[in-house]
Amino acid sequence: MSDRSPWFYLTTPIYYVNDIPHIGHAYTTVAADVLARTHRLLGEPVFFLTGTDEHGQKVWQSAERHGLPPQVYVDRILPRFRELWEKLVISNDDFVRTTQPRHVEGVREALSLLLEKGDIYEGAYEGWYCLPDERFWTDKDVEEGLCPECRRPVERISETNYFFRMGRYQDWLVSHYEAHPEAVRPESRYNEVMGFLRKPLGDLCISRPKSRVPWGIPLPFAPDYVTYVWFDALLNYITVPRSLGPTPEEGLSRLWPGTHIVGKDILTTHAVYWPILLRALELPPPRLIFAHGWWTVDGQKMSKSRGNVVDPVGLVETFGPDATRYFLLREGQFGQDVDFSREALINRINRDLANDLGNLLSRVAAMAVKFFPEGGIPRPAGEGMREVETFAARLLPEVVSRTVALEFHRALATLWEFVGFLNRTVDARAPWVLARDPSRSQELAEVLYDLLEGLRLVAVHLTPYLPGTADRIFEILDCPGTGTASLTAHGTFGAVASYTPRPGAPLFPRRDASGAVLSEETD
Ligand code: ME8
Repeated sequence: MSDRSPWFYLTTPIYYVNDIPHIGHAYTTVAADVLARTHRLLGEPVFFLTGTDEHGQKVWQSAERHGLPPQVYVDRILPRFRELWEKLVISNDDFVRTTQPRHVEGVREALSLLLEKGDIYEGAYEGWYCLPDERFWTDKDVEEGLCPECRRPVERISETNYFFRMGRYQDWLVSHYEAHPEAVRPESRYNEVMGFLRKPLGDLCISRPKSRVPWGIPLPFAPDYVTYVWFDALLNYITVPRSLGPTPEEGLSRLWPGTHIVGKDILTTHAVYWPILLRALELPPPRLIFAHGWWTVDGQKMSKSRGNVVDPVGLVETFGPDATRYFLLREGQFGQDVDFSREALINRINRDLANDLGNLLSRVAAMAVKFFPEGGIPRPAGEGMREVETFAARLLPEVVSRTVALEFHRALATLWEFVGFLNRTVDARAPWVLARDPSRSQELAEVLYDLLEGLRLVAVHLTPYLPGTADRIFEILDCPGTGTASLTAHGTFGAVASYTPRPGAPLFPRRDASGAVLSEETD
C-alpha cells in the first residue's frame, strides 16, 4: 500500500459513551472540523471521521449502575453526542460506533490475521488494572497502589489472557520515529513518546475474560474472551475505510494513512500501540498524531466530584455554535493546556466578535447603502495593489498555513490582525468625509469596494472556523461563496465585480457579565 493517498483522512478519538459529552470532547471535534473544512476549502478530497467507543468495562459498569443492558444504555447516550455535533455544525463524513457490524467484523478479521502470523499468544496475566483508563500496569509502574497515568487506585488482577507481541516491533517504531519526527506533534509530545520507547515494551494483554467483562467483541478463536477495549477502539480508524471500498483493501488504500487528533491523555495508545498494531497488520503508520492539551476550569481540573464540568450543549444554546467554536480555538495554543472561564468567553465575544468583526461589517455595509443607495459599487480599475489588497496578500495566506499546521489560535490572531487593519482603514479614510465632497466620489467608491472585498475575504477565511457567520457575511455582502467557498474560486482579491450589500442584524450581540444579550439601547 502506498503511504501517500491524495485524500486527507482525519479522525477524532472515538468517545466513551459511559457519560454525556463535555467541553473536552467538543474541543477535539471542533478542532478536527476546522482542519477538515480548511482542507476542503483548499480543494482536497477530505474524509472526516468521528464516533463512539461503546465497549469495555467502563461503559459496561455505567450501564449496570443505570440498571440497563449495555446496548440499551449506549443507545440512550449516543444521541447526546450526535446532537452536540449537529449543534456545533460538525461536518464529519461518517460516524462510527464500535458496536456496528462493519467494525466488529473488521476487528475479528484483524485478530484472526494476527493469530495466524504468530503475533498473538495465550499466557497468564498477573498485574494491576486501572479501570478509568482501561489500562494494565506492572508492579514497577504502580506506586502506592496508584495508576502512573491518572493517579487513581488500581486493582490487582490475575487471569489467563491473550497477548499481542508488541515488543517485537519496538525497534522498528523507534527507527520510524527517528526518521519521521514530524509524525508526532507538538514536539514535546514527540519527545515524550521517544522517552517512553527507551524502556522495553512489554507485550500487550488484548483480551478480557467474559466472566469479568461481558461487554466487548468476542475473540474469534476464544469465544469466552472479549477484545481489550483499546485494541477494539484503535482499529476503528481502519475498519471504517475498509467498509467503504468496493473491497476492504481498496477502501482502505484509498484513505489510509490517516491524521489523528487526540488529547494528551491518549498519546501512548495512539503513538505506540497503534502504529505497532498497524505494522503487525502490514499497514503503514499514521501520517500524524497530534496530541492537544487539557481544559481546566477556573484553574482547576474538571471533574464530576468538583461539579465544574462544562456542558458544551449549554454553551452552544446560550452563545451559539460560532462563538463557542471561536472561543475554544482562540483562547489557548493547540497543544498546550488552556483554562475555561465564562468571563474569558464573554470578553472574547464582546471584543473580538461583536466589536472588531461585527461592528466593522455593520459600519461598512451601512455606509455602502447610505452613500450608494442604488448599489453597484464597482471594482476599481486602476493598476497596482492598493493597501487593503497588499495587506490581504500578506496576511491571509498565513491564516491558511497556520490552520493547516494546527496553530489555530495563531491563525485566528492573524485573521483578526487583518480585521483590525480594516477597522483602522475605516477610521483613516473616513468615507463619511469623502461623501461630503462630490469631487472625491471615485475615491469613496474605491475605499468602500476595498473594505467590502476585505470583509468578503475575511468571510472566506472564516468559513472553516465560523461557518454560520461566514454565510451571514456573504448574505449581507450579497456575494457568492455561501456554503461553497473555495480558495481557488473565491480567495483572490478583486474576484467580485461590484457590490450591493444588504445590511442585516448584528453578527454577534454584545453580552453582559452574566452572558445575557444587551439590548441595542443599553449598548
Ligand atoms: O479516551 N480537555 O475516550 P474519552 C481537553 N474511548 N480534551 C479532553 C478533555 C479535557 N479536559 N477531556 C476529554 C477515550 N478530552 C477512548 C478513545 S480512540 C481510538 C479511543 C478529549 O471519552 C480528548 O480528545 O475518554 C481526549 O483524548 C478524549 O476526549 C478522551 O475521550
